[in-house]
Amino acid sequence: MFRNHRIEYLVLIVLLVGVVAGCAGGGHVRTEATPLANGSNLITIEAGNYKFKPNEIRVARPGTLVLEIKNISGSEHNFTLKNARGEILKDLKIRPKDTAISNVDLEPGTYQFYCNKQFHTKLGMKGQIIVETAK
Ligand SMILES: [Cu+2]
Repeated sequence: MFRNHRIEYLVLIVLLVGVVAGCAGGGHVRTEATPLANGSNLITIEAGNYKFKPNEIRVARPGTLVLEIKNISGSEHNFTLKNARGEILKDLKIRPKDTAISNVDLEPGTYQFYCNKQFHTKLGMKGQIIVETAK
C-alpha cells in the first residue's frame, strides 16, 4: 500500500515537471457527439493518465447524452460532471481497463467534467461538454 503510493507520487512529480516544462498535457481534443437514431447522443471518452480524450465535446441537440467512459490506464479514475450551477450530475468510478456507461439529460449550456482523484484535475483530467440549442 505505502509502496504503491510512493510510486504514484514519483510518477506525479515527473508529470508535474513535464507540465511545468510544457511538454505534457496535450491541449484540447475536440469532438462532436454522435446523434443516435432514437434521438439521444453518444460520446465515447478515453480516460488515461492524466487526461480525457476528447476533452471538448460538442452536442448538437439537448436531451439524453450516453456517456461511455473507457479507462485505458492501469489506475482507477473518476468522471464527475457538473452543470453551470456547480451541481454534480454524475460521479462515476471507473476501474482500470473498465468502461462506465451512463445516461445524462442535458439542457443547452456548458458542463464541466473532471476526475476527482487527488491531483488528477490539476494534471489535466478535465474537459467540457457544450450542448447547443436544438435547431
Ligand atoms: Cu483520474
